[in-house]
Amino acid sequence: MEENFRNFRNWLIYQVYPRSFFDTNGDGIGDLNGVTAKLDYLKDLGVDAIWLCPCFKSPNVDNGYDIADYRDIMDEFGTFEDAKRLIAEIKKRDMKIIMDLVPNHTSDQHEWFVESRKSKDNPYSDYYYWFDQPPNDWKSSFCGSAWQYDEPRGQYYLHSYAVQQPDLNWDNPKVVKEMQDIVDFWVDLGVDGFRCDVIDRISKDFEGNRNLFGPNLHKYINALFGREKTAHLFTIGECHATDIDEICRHTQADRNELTTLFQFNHLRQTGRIDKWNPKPKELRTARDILTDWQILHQERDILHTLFTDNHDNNFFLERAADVRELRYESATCISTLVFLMNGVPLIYQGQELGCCGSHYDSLDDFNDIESINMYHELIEGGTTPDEAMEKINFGGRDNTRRPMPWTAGENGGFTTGKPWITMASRYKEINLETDLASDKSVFKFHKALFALRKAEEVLCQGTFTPLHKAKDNFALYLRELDGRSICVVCNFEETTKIDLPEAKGEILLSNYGRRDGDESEFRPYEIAVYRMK
Ligand code: TEU
Ligand code: CA
Repeated sequence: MEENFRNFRNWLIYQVYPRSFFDTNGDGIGDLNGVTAKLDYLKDLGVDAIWLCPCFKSPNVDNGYDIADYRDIMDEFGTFEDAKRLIAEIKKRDMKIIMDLVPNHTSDQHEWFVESRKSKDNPYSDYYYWFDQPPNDWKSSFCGSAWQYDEPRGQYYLHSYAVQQPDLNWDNPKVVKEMQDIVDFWVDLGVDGFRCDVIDRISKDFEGNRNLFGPNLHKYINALFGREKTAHLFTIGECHATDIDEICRHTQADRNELTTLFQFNHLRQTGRIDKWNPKPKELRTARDILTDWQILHQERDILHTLFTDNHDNNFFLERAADVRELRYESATCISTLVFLMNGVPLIYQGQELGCCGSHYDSLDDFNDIESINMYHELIEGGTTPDEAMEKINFGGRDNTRRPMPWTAGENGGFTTGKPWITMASRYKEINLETDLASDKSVFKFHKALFALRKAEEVLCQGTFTPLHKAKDNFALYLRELDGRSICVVCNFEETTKIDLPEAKGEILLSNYGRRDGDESEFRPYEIAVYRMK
Protein backbone atom coordinates (compact mmCIF):
# COMPACT_ATOMS: atom_id res chain seq x y z
CA MET A 1 0.00 0.00 0.00
CA GLU A 2 3.17 2.16 0.46
CA GLU A 3 3.33 2.90 -3.29
CA ASN A 4 -0.39 3.70 -3.66
CA PHE A 5 -0.39 6.16 -0.74
CA ARG A 6 1.91 8.58 -2.62
CA ASN A 7 0.04 8.25 -5.90
CA PHE A 8 -3.29 9.06 -4.28
CA ARG A 9 -1.95 12.51 -3.35
CA ASN A 10 -1.96 13.35 -7.05
CA TRP A 11 -5.71 12.77 -7.14
CA LEU A 12 -8.54 15.27 -6.85
CA ILE A 13 -11.66 13.46 -5.56
CA TYR A 14 -15.15 14.84 -6.25
CA GLN A 15 -18.11 13.70 -4.12
CA VAL A 16 -21.34 13.18 -6.07
CA TYR A 17 -24.70 12.99 -4.29
CA PRO A 18 -26.46 11.31 -7.24
CA ARG A 19 -30.01 12.06 -6.08
CA SER A 20 -29.23 15.78 -6.52
CA PHE A 21 -26.62 15.87 -9.28
CA PHE A 22 -28.48 15.72 -12.63
CA ASP A 23 -31.81 14.20 -13.71
CA THR A 24 -31.96 12.75 -17.22
CA ASN A 25 -35.50 11.32 -17.35
CA GLY A 26 -37.57 14.17 -15.91
CA ASP A 27 -38.75 12.42 -12.75
CA GLY A 28 -37.16 15.11 -10.60
CA ILE A 29 -34.59 12.69 -9.17
CA GLY A 30 -30.94 12.71 -10.16
CA ASP A 31 -29.73 9.45 -11.69
CA LEU A 32 -26.64 7.52 -12.83
CA ASN A 33 -27.11 8.61 -16.44
CA GLY A 34 -27.04 12.14 -15.06
CA VAL A 35 -23.58 11.52 -13.61
CA THR A 36 -22.43 10.02 -16.91
CA ALA A 37 -23.77 13.07 -18.72
CA LYS A 38 -21.65 15.39 -16.55
CA LEU A 39 -18.34 13.50 -16.67
CA ASP A 40 -16.80 15.99 -19.14
CA TYR A 41 -17.78 18.82 -16.78
CA LEU A 42 -15.92 17.05 -13.94
CA LYS A 43 -12.94 16.25 -16.17
CA ASP A 44 -12.76 19.93 -17.15
CA LEU A 45 -12.70 20.92 -13.45
CA GLY A 46 -9.66 18.64 -13.00
CA VAL A 47 -11.34 15.73 -11.21
CA ASP A 48 -9.44 12.41 -11.11
CA ALA A 49 -11.79 10.29 -9.02
CA ILE A 50 -15.51 10.34 -8.20
CA TRP A 51 -16.89 9.27 -4.84
CA LEU A 52 -20.47 8.22 -5.54
CA CYS A 53 -22.83 8.23 -2.56
CA PRO A 54 -24.90 5.01 -2.27
CA CYS A 55 -26.82 4.11 -5.45
CA PHE A 56 -27.95 0.59 -4.43
CA LYS A 57 -31.46 -0.84 -3.97
CA SER A 58 -32.94 1.07 -1.02
CA PRO A 59 -36.36 2.16 0.36
CA ASN A 60 -34.56 5.50 0.98
CA VAL A 61 -35.45 5.97 4.61
CA ASP A 62 -31.92 7.46 4.91
CA ASN A 63 -31.44 8.30 1.22
CA GLY A 64 -29.59 5.17 0.20
CA TYR A 65 -27.67 4.53 3.42
CA ASP A 66 -30.32 1.90 4.14
CA ILE A 67 -29.40 -0.74 1.58
CA ALA A 68 -31.74 -3.60 0.62
CA ASP A 69 -29.43 -5.16 -2.01
CA TYR A 70 -25.71 -4.30 -2.28
CA ARG A 71 -25.40 -5.84 -5.76
CA ASP A 72 -28.21 -3.96 -7.52
CA ILE A 73 -29.04 -0.36 -8.38
CA MET A 74 -31.80 1.76 -6.80
CA ASP A 75 -34.75 1.88 -9.25
CA GLU A 76 -34.86 5.68 -9.14
CA PHE A 77 -31.18 5.93 -10.07
CA GLY A 78 -31.40 3.63 -13.09
CA THR A 79 -30.32 0.12 -14.02
CA PHE A 80 -27.31 -2.10 -13.50
CA GLU A 81 -26.46 -1.46 -17.15
CA ASP A 82 -26.44 2.29 -16.38
CA ALA A 83 -23.96 1.60 -13.57
CA LYS A 84 -21.68 -0.45 -15.82
CA ARG A 85 -21.84 2.25 -18.50
CA LEU A 86 -20.98 4.94 -15.93
CA ILE A 87 -17.93 2.94 -14.79
CA ALA A 88 -16.85 2.40 -18.43
CA GLU A 89 -17.27 6.10 -19.30
CA ILE A 90 -15.28 7.09 -16.22
CA LYS A 91 -12.41 4.79 -17.20
CA LYS A 92 -12.56 6.04 -20.80
CA ARG A 93 -11.69 9.47 -19.39
CA ASP A 94 -8.84 8.02 -17.30
CA MET A 95 -10.78 8.78 -14.10
CA LYS A 96 -11.51 6.55 -11.08
CA ILE A 97 -14.73 5.48 -9.33
CA ILE A 98 -15.03 5.19 -5.55
CA MET A 99 -18.21 3.49 -4.33
CA ASP A 100 -19.86 4.07 -0.94
CA LEU A 101 -19.71 0.87 1.15
CA VAL A 102 -22.18 0.73 4.06
CA PRO A 103 -20.93 -2.15 6.22
CA ASN A 104 -22.42 -1.30 9.61
CA HIS A 105 -26.12 -1.70 8.86
CA THR A 106 -28.59 -2.71 6.17
CA SER A 107 -32.15 -1.71 5.38
CA ASP A 108 -34.83 -3.62 7.30
CA GLN A 109 -36.02 -4.56 3.79
CA HIS A 110 -32.77 -6.41 3.10
CA GLU A 111 -33.39 -10.18 2.66
CA TRP A 112 -30.98 -10.89 5.54
CA PHE A 113 -33.14 -8.93 7.99
CA VAL A 114 -36.43 -10.16 6.56
CA GLU A 115 -35.17 -13.68 7.27
CA SER A 116 -33.44 -12.89 10.57
CA ARG A 117 -36.56 -11.47 12.21
CA LYS A 118 -38.56 -14.64 11.40
CA SER A 119 -37.10 -16.74 14.25
CA LYS A 120 -34.06 -17.54 16.39
CA ASP A 121 -33.28 -20.68 14.40
CA ASN A 122 -33.38 -18.92 11.01
CA PRO A 123 -30.08 -19.30 9.09
CA TYR A 124 -29.78 -15.47 9.16
CA SER A 125 -30.72 -15.26 12.84
CA ASP A 126 -27.32 -13.96 14.03
CA TYR A 127 -26.70 -11.56 11.18
CA TYR A 128 -27.99 -8.81 13.53
CA TYR A 129 -27.89 -8.02 17.28
CA TRP A 130 -30.93 -9.48 19.08
CA PHE A 131 -31.60 -9.31 22.84
CA ASP A 132 -34.60 -10.21 25.02
CA GLN A 133 -34.14 -6.85 26.77
CA PRO A 134 -32.01 -3.81 25.69
CA PRO A 135 -28.59 -4.56 27.29
CA ASN A 136 -27.75 -0.84 27.52
CA ASP A 137 -29.17 2.63 26.85
CA TRP A 138 -27.43 3.33 23.57
CA LYS A 139 -29.05 6.13 21.58
CA SER A 140 -29.71 6.31 17.84
CA SER A 141 -27.89 9.12 15.97
CA PHE A 142 -31.30 10.04 14.63
CA CYS A 143 -32.83 10.55 18.11
CA GLY A 144 -34.41 8.04 20.44
CA SER A 145 -33.23 4.65 21.64
CA ALA A 146 -30.95 2.48 19.51
CA TRP A 147 -32.98 -0.59 20.53
CA GLN A 148 -36.26 -1.51 18.79
CA TYR A 149 -38.66 -4.25 19.85
CA ASP A 150 -39.59 -6.48 16.91
CA GLU A 151 -42.96 -8.27 17.17
CA PRO A 152 -42.25 -11.19 14.74
CA ARG A 153 -38.96 -12.07 16.46
CA GLY A 154 -40.14 -11.19 20.00
CA GLN A 155 -36.80 -9.54 20.77
CA TYR A 156 -35.03 -6.16 20.56
CA TYR A 157 -32.55 -5.36 17.75
CA LEU A 158 -29.83 -2.67 17.58
CA HIS A 159 -30.03 0.26 15.12
CA SER A 160 -27.34 2.96 15.46
CA TYR A 161 -29.27 5.09 12.95
CA ALA A 162 -32.91 4.83 11.83
CA VAL A 163 -35.21 2.06 13.12
CA GLN A 164 -35.19 0.86 9.52
CA GLN A 165 -31.36 0.50 9.60
CA PRO A 166 -30.60 -2.58 11.78
CA ASP A 167 -26.90 -3.02 12.64
CA LEU A 168 -25.08 -6.05 11.24
CA ASN A 169 -23.40 -8.43 13.68
CA TRP A 170 -19.82 -8.64 12.42
CA ASP A 171 -18.95 -11.04 15.21
CA ASN A 172 -20.75 -13.57 12.97
CA PRO A 173 -18.09 -14.78 10.44
CA LYS A 174 -20.82 -15.21 7.81
CA VAL A 175 -21.39 -11.45 7.87
CA VAL A 176 -17.67 -10.78 7.33
CA LYS A 177 -17.71 -13.16 4.35
CA GLU A 178 -20.84 -11.54 2.92
CA MET A 179 -19.16 -8.10 2.99
CA GLN A 180 -15.90 -9.45 1.50
CA ASP A 181 -17.92 -10.90 -1.38
CA ILE A 182 -19.75 -7.61 -1.94
CA VAL A 183 -16.44 -5.71 -2.09
CA ASP A 184 -15.07 -8.28 -4.56
CA PHE A 185 -18.26 -8.07 -6.66
CA TRP A 186 -17.71 -4.37 -7.30
CA VAL A 187 -13.91 -4.72 -7.65
CA ASP A 188 -14.57 -7.23 -10.44
CA LEU A 189 -16.69 -4.53 -12.11
CA GLY A 190 -13.71 -2.17 -12.08
CA VAL A 191 -14.38 -0.08 -8.98
CA ASP A 192 -11.14 1.63 -7.79
CA GLY A 193 -11.99 2.23 -4.16
CA PHE A 194 -14.52 2.57 -1.36
CA ARG A 195 -15.65 5.26 1.00
CA CYS A 196 -16.54 3.25 4.11
CA ASP A 197 -19.59 4.47 6.02
CA VAL A 198 -19.19 4.62 9.83
CA ILE A 199 -16.80 1.68 9.55
CA ASP A 200 -15.56 2.03 13.14
CA ARG A 201 -19.00 0.94 14.35
CA ILE A 202 -18.73 -2.59 12.88
CA SER A 203 -17.22 -3.92 16.14
CA LYS A 204 -19.19 -3.03 19.24
CA ASP A 205 -17.60 -2.53 22.63
CA PHE A 206 -20.39 -3.88 24.84
CA GLU A 207 -18.03 -4.18 27.84
CA GLY A 208 -16.84 -0.60 27.45
CA ASN A 209 -20.46 0.40 26.82
CA ARG A 210 -19.50 2.00 23.47
CA ASN A 211 -21.40 1.45 20.20
CA LEU A 212 -18.08 1.54 18.29
CA PHE A 213 -14.30 0.93 18.55
CA GLY A 214 -14.96 -2.70 19.59
CA PRO A 215 -12.15 -5.22 20.24
CA ASN A 216 -12.27 -6.74 16.74
CA LEU A 217 -12.44 -3.52 14.73
CA HIS A 218 -9.00 -3.74 13.16
CA LYS A 219 -9.37 -7.49 12.51
CA TYR A 220 -12.61 -6.92 10.59
CA ILE A 221 -11.26 -3.98 8.54
CA ASN A 222 -8.18 -6.04 7.71
CA ALA A 223 -10.45 -8.92 6.72
CA LEU A 224 -12.09 -6.61 4.20
CA PHE A 225 -9.12 -4.75 2.76
CA GLY A 226 -6.01 -6.68 3.84
CA ARG A 227 -6.33 -9.08 0.92
CA GLU A 228 -4.36 -9.33 -2.30
CA LYS A 229 -7.54 -8.68 -4.30
CA THR A 230 -8.02 -5.32 -2.58
CA ALA A 231 -4.40 -4.17 -2.24
CA HIS A 232 -4.70 -1.64 -5.13
CA LEU A 233 -7.84 0.02 -3.79
CA PHE A 234 -8.23 3.55 -2.40
CA THR A 235 -10.19 3.12 0.82
CA ILE A 236 -11.33 6.04 2.98
CA GLY A 237 -12.96 5.49 6.32
CA GLU A 238 -15.70 7.62 7.82
CA CYS A 239 -14.42 7.20 11.35
CA HIS A 240 -14.79 8.93 14.67
CA ALA A 241 -11.14 8.49 15.66
CA THR A 242 -9.48 11.66 17.01
CA ASP A 243 -6.38 9.99 18.47
CA ILE A 244 -3.37 9.91 16.10
CA ASP A 245 -2.29 6.46 17.34
CA GLU A 246 -5.73 5.04 16.54
CA ILE A 247 -5.65 6.78 13.15
CA CYS A 248 -2.26 5.19 12.49
CA ARG A 249 -3.63 1.77 13.43
CA HIS A 250 -6.21 2.31 10.68
CA THR A 251 -4.05 3.84 8.00
CA GLN A 252 -0.37 3.00 8.39
CA ALA A 253 0.81 1.06 5.30
CA ASP A 254 1.93 -2.07 7.17
CA ARG A 255 -1.53 -2.37 8.80
CA ASN A 256 -3.27 -3.26 5.51
CA GLU A 257 -6.51 -1.62 6.57
CA LEU A 258 -7.51 1.79 5.15
CA THR A 259 -5.66 4.21 2.85
CA THR A 260 -6.91 7.19 4.85
CA LEU A 261 -9.88 8.41 6.88
CA PHE A 262 -11.92 11.55 7.41
CA GLN A 263 -10.95 13.65 10.41
CA PHE A 264 -13.94 15.88 11.26
CA ASN A 265 -12.68 18.16 14.06
CA HIS A 266 -12.37 21.29 11.88
CA LEU A 267 -15.93 20.79 10.66
CA ARG A 268 -17.30 20.20 14.14
CA GLN A 269 -15.58 23.22 15.75
CA THR A 270 -15.83 25.94 13.09
CA GLY A 271 -18.74 28.39 13.29
CA ARG A 272 -20.85 26.15 15.49
CA ILE A 273 -21.23 25.14 19.14
CA ASP A 274 -22.77 21.89 17.93
CA LYS A 275 -24.54 20.69 14.78
CA TRP A 276 -27.66 22.76 15.44
CA ASN A 277 -26.29 25.90 17.11
CA PRO A 278 -24.03 28.55 15.54
CA LYS A 279 -21.14 30.52 17.01
CA PRO A 280 -19.31 33.53 15.50
CA LYS A 281 -17.77 32.86 12.08
CA GLU A 282 -13.98 32.71 11.89
CA LEU A 283 -11.38 30.64 10.04
CA ARG A 284 -8.58 30.56 12.60
CA THR A 285 -10.06 27.53 14.38
CA ALA A 286 -10.04 25.46 11.18
CA ARG A 287 -6.53 26.71 10.33
CA ASP A 288 -5.14 25.59 13.70
CA ILE A 289 -6.89 22.20 13.74
CA LEU A 290 -5.78 21.42 10.18
CA THR A 291 -2.24 22.66 10.88
CA ASP A 292 -1.96 20.30 13.86
CA TRP A 293 -3.26 17.36 11.84
CA GLN A 294 -0.89 18.23 8.95
CA ILE A 295 2.07 17.99 11.32
CA LEU A 296 0.85 14.75 12.94
CA HIS A 297 0.09 13.04 9.60
CA GLN A 298 3.45 14.15 8.21
CA GLU A 299 5.38 12.91 11.29
CA ARG A 300 3.62 9.53 11.08
CA ASP A 301 3.90 9.38 7.26
CA ILE A 302 0.17 8.78 6.73
CA LEU A 303 -2.25 10.33 4.24
CA HIS A 304 -4.39 13.30 5.32
CA THR A 305 -7.77 13.83 3.66
CA LEU A 306 -8.30 17.51 2.83
CA PHE A 307 -12.01 18.44 2.86
CA THR A 308 -14.55 20.86 4.36
CA ASP A 309 -17.87 19.65 2.95
CA ASN A 310 -20.01 16.55 2.50
CA HIS A 311 -23.69 15.46 2.42
CA ASP A 312 -23.99 15.33 6.23
CA ASN A 313 -23.37 19.00 7.03
CA ASN A 314 -24.42 22.50 5.95
CA PHE A 315 -21.88 24.13 3.60
CA PHE A 316 -18.67 25.04 5.51
CA LEU A 317 -18.67 28.40 3.70
CA GLU A 318 -22.10 29.17 5.24
CA ARG A 319 -20.89 28.86 8.82
CA ALA A 320 -17.26 29.95 8.50
CA ALA A 321 -17.11 32.98 6.20
CA ASP A 322 -18.99 35.65 4.23
CA VAL A 323 -21.77 34.29 1.96
CA ARG A 324 -22.94 37.71 0.82
CA GLU A 325 -20.62 40.58 -0.33
CA LEU A 326 -17.45 38.45 -0.26
CA ARG A 327 -18.85 35.01 -1.19
CA TYR A 328 -16.36 34.57 -4.10
CA GLU A 329 -13.41 35.68 -1.95
CA SER A 330 -14.54 33.48 0.98
CA ALA A 331 -15.12 30.34 -1.12
CA THR A 332 -11.80 30.68 -2.94
CA CYS A 333 -9.94 31.45 0.30
CA ILE A 334 -11.27 28.32 2.05
CA SER A 335 -10.42 26.06 -0.89
CA THR A 336 -6.89 27.49 -1.25
CA LEU A 337 -6.27 27.13 2.50
CA VAL A 338 -7.35 23.46 2.58
CA PHE A 339 -6.67 21.99 -0.89
CA LEU A 340 -3.03 23.18 -1.08
CA MET A 341 -2.12 21.45 2.15
CA ASN A 342 -0.33 18.05 2.19
CA GLY A 343 -2.81 15.26 1.46
CA VAL A 344 -5.59 14.15 -0.90
CA PRO A 345 -8.17 16.88 -1.69
CA LEU A 346 -11.87 15.99 -1.73
CA ILE A 347 -14.45 18.52 -2.99
CA TYR A 348 -18.23 18.20 -2.60
CA GLN A 349 -20.67 18.94 -5.43
CA GLY A 350 -21.63 22.61 -5.47
CA GLN A 351 -18.57 23.69 -3.50
CA GLU A 352 -16.87 24.55 -6.83
CA LEU A 353 -19.67 27.11 -7.39
CA GLY A 354 -19.53 28.62 -3.89
CA CYS A 355 -22.97 27.17 -3.04
CA CYS A 356 -24.40 28.19 0.31
CA GLY A 357 -27.01 27.00 2.79
CA SER A 358 -30.74 27.60 2.35
CA HIS A 359 -33.50 28.93 4.58
CA TYR A 360 -37.06 27.62 4.62
CA ASP A 361 -39.92 28.08 7.10
CA SER A 362 -41.84 24.88 6.40
CA LEU A 363 -40.95 21.29 7.24
CA ASP A 364 -42.34 20.47 3.77
CA ASP A 365 -39.14 21.86 2.31
CA PHE A 366 -37.08 19.32 4.25
CA ASN A 367 -36.51 15.61 3.58
CA ASP A 368 -33.68 14.42 5.86
CA ILE A 369 -34.70 11.95 8.60
CA GLU A 370 -32.03 13.36 10.97
CA SER A 371 -33.39 16.92 10.69
CA ILE A 372 -37.07 15.94 10.85
CA ASN A 373 -36.50 13.69 13.90
CA MET A 374 -34.48 16.47 15.53
CA TYR A 375 -37.28 19.00 14.82
CA HIS A 376 -39.85 16.81 16.57
CA GLU A 377 -37.50 16.05 19.47
CA LEU A 378 -36.93 19.80 19.95
CA ILE A 379 -40.66 20.53 19.89
CA GLU A 380 -41.35 17.72 22.39
CA GLY A 381 -38.58 19.29 24.51
CA GLY A 382 -40.45 22.62 24.54
CA THR A 383 -38.55 24.47 21.78
CA THR A 384 -40.77 26.83 19.78
CA PRO A 385 -41.44 25.87 16.14
CA ASP A 386 -39.57 28.97 14.91
CA GLU A 387 -36.50 28.16 17.02
CA ALA A 388 -36.62 24.52 15.91
CA MET A 389 -36.81 25.61 12.26
CA GLU A 390 -33.82 27.93 12.86
CA LYS A 391 -31.79 24.99 14.13
CA ILE A 392 -32.52 22.60 11.27
CA ASN A 393 -32.00 25.41 8.75
CA PHE A 394 -28.59 26.04 10.31
CA GLY A 395 -27.38 22.46 10.79
CA GLY A 396 -29.57 20.34 8.56
CA ARG A 397 -28.10 17.95 5.99
CA ASP A 398 -30.66 19.02 3.34
CA ASN A 399 -28.59 22.20 2.87
CA THR A 400 -26.01 20.27 0.87
CA ARG A 401 -28.51 17.83 -0.63
CA ARG A 402 -30.59 20.34 -2.62
CA PRO A 403 -30.29 19.89 -6.42
CA MET A 404 -27.15 21.05 -8.22
CA PRO A 405 -27.86 24.47 -9.87
CA TRP A 406 -26.51 24.13 -13.42
CA THR A 407 -28.37 27.17 -14.81
CA ALA A 408 -30.35 30.21 -13.61
CA GLY A 409 -33.33 28.70 -15.40
CA GLU A 410 -36.27 26.78 -13.95
CA ASN A 411 -35.15 24.34 -11.26
CA GLY A 412 -31.56 25.31 -12.09
CA GLY A 413 -31.61 23.08 -15.17
CA PHE A 414 -31.40 20.09 -12.79
CA THR A 415 -34.62 18.52 -14.06
CA THR A 416 -37.45 19.10 -16.49
CA GLY A 417 -39.74 17.65 -13.80
CA LYS A 418 -40.46 18.62 -10.17
CA PRO A 419 -37.31 18.33 -8.01
CA TRP A 420 -37.54 15.64 -5.29
CA ILE A 421 -36.64 18.34 -2.74
CA THR A 422 -36.98 22.14 -2.85
CA MET A 423 -34.13 23.83 -4.72
CA ALA A 424 -31.55 25.85 -2.75
CA SER A 425 -32.95 29.23 -1.68
CA ARG A 426 -30.41 31.18 -3.76
CA TYR A 427 -30.11 28.95 -6.84
CA LYS A 428 -31.25 31.68 -9.23
CA GLU A 429 -28.25 33.75 -8.05
CA ILE A 430 -25.74 30.96 -7.37
CA ASN A 431 -25.52 28.52 -10.31
CA LEU A 432 -22.92 27.40 -12.86
CA GLU A 433 -24.31 29.48 -15.76
CA THR A 434 -24.29 32.75 -13.77
CA ASP A 435 -20.92 31.88 -12.22
CA LEU A 436 -19.20 31.31 -15.58
CA ALA A 437 -20.58 34.64 -16.86
CA SER A 438 -19.16 36.48 -13.85
CA ASP A 439 -15.70 38.06 -13.71
CA LYS A 440 -15.46 36.53 -10.22
CA SER A 441 -16.09 32.89 -11.19
CA VAL A 442 -15.71 30.45 -8.30
CA PHE A 443 -15.68 27.58 -10.83
CA LYS A 444 -12.84 29.12 -12.89
CA PHE A 445 -10.83 29.78 -9.74
CA HIS A 446 -11.17 26.13 -8.65
CA LYS A 447 -10.18 24.96 -12.13
CA ALA A 448 -7.05 27.14 -11.93
CA LEU A 449 -6.31 25.98 -8.37
CA PHE A 450 -6.51 22.29 -9.32
CA ALA A 451 -4.53 22.85 -12.54
CA LEU A 452 -1.77 24.53 -10.50
CA ARG A 453 -1.77 21.65 -8.04
CA LYS A 454 -1.42 19.19 -10.91
CA ALA A 455 1.36 21.18 -12.57
CA GLU A 456 3.43 21.65 -9.41
CA GLU A 457 4.56 18.31 -7.95
CA VAL A 458 5.67 20.21 -4.82
CA LEU A 459 1.95 20.91 -4.11
CA CYS A 460 1.09 17.20 -4.35
CA GLN A 461 4.13 15.56 -2.76
CA GLY A 462 5.88 18.36 -0.85
CA THR A 463 6.16 18.75 2.93
CA PHE A 464 3.99 21.26 4.82
CA THR A 465 5.64 23.91 7.04
CA PRO A 466 3.41 26.45 8.84
CA LEU A 467 4.80 30.01 9.17
CA HIS A 468 1.66 31.58 10.73
CA LYS A 469 1.45 32.10 14.50
CA ALA A 470 -1.65 31.38 16.59
CA LYS A 471 -2.30 35.15 17.01
CA ASP A 472 -2.21 35.78 13.25
CA ASN A 473 -5.54 36.20 11.47
CA PHE A 474 -4.24 34.56 8.30
CA ALA A 475 -2.64 31.32 7.16
CA LEU A 476 0.91 31.26 5.77
CA TYR A 477 2.66 28.02 4.93
CA LEU A 478 5.35 26.50 2.72
CA ARG A 479 5.19 23.38 0.58
CA GLU A 480 8.68 22.05 -0.16
CA LEU A 481 10.12 19.23 -2.28
CA ASP A 482 13.69 18.57 -3.44
CA GLY A 483 14.73 22.22 -3.10
CA ARG A 484 11.60 23.55 -4.76
CA SER A 485 9.28 25.62 -2.58
CA ILE A 486 5.89 27.31 -2.89
CA CYS A 487 4.37 29.71 -0.35
CA VAL A 488 0.60 29.85 0.28
CA VAL A 489 -0.99 32.95 1.88
CA CYS A 490 -4.66 33.04 2.91
CA ASN A 491 -5.83 36.18 4.71
CA PHE A 492 -8.98 35.94 6.82
CA GLU A 493 -11.70 38.44 7.77
CA GLU A 494 -9.72 41.70 8.21
CA THR A 495 -7.42 43.67 5.86
CA THR A 496 -3.95 42.74 7.13
CA LYS A 497 -0.28 43.62 6.54
CA ILE A 498 1.43 40.23 6.13
CA ASP A 499 5.24 39.94 6.25
CA LEU A 500 6.02 37.46 3.49
CA PRO A 501 9.24 35.43 3.22
CA GLU A 502 12.04 37.40 1.49
CA ALA A 503 12.55 34.71 -1.13
CA LYS A 504 9.06 35.04 -2.55
CA GLY A 505 9.05 35.06 -6.35
CA GLU A 506 6.34 35.14 -9.00
CA ILE A 507 2.65 34.92 -8.11
CA LEU A 508 1.14 31.64 -9.34
CA LEU A 509 -2.45 32.24 -8.19
CA SER A 510 -4.56 35.07 -6.70
CA ASN A 511 -8.27 35.68 -6.09
CA TYR A 512 -7.93 39.47 -6.17
CA GLY A 513 -5.78 39.72 -9.31
CA ARG A 514 -2.67 40.65 -7.26
CA ARG A 515 0.36 41.32 -9.55
CA ASP A 516 4.06 40.49 -8.98
CA GLY A 517 5.76 43.13 -6.83
CA ASP A 518 2.50 44.26 -5.20
CA GLU A 519 3.47 44.62 -1.51
CA SER A 520 0.15 46.13 -0.40
CA GLU A 521 -1.93 44.84 2.52
CA PHE A 522 -4.02 41.70 2.02
CA ARG A 523 -7.73 42.36 1.69
CA PRO A 524 -10.44 40.26 3.42
CA TYR A 525 -10.18 36.58 2.34
CA GLU A 526 -7.40 37.46 -0.14
CA ILE A 527 -5.12 34.59 -1.14
CA ALA A 528 -1.86 34.48 -3.08
CA VAL A 529 0.39 31.56 -4.02
CA TYR A 530 4.05 32.39 -4.67
CA ARG A 531 6.86 30.37 -6.19
CA MET A 532 9.85 30.77 -3.88
CA LYS A 533 13.17 31.75 -5.48
O1 TEU B 1 -22.85 9.35 8.56
C1 TEU B 1 -22.51 8.99 9.85
C2 TEU B 1 -22.42 10.19 10.61
O2 TEU B 1 -21.44 10.46 11.21
C3 TEU B 1 -23.52 11.10 10.47
O3 TEU B 1 -24.70 10.50 10.66
C4 TEU B 1 -23.39 12.11 11.48
O4 TEU B 1 -23.37 11.52 12.72
C5 TEU B 1 -24.52 12.96 11.46
O5 TEU B 1 -24.85 13.44 10.23
C6 TEU B 1 -24.07 14.02 12.33
O6 TEU B 1 -25.02 14.90 12.39
C7 TEU B 1 -22.93 8.29 7.66
C8 TEU B 1 -23.45 8.84 6.34
O7 TEU B 1 -22.53 9.78 5.87
C9 TEU B 1 -24.79 9.45 6.63
O8 TEU B 1 -25.30 10.10 5.49
C10 TEU B 1 -25.73 8.35 7.06
O9 TEU B 1 -26.96 8.91 7.42
C11 TEU B 1 -25.15 7.60 8.26
O10 TEU B 1 -23.78 7.27 8.12
C12 TEU B 1 -25.85 6.26 8.40
O11 TEU B 1 -25.49 5.45 7.32
CA1 CA C 1 -34.17 10.80 -12.82
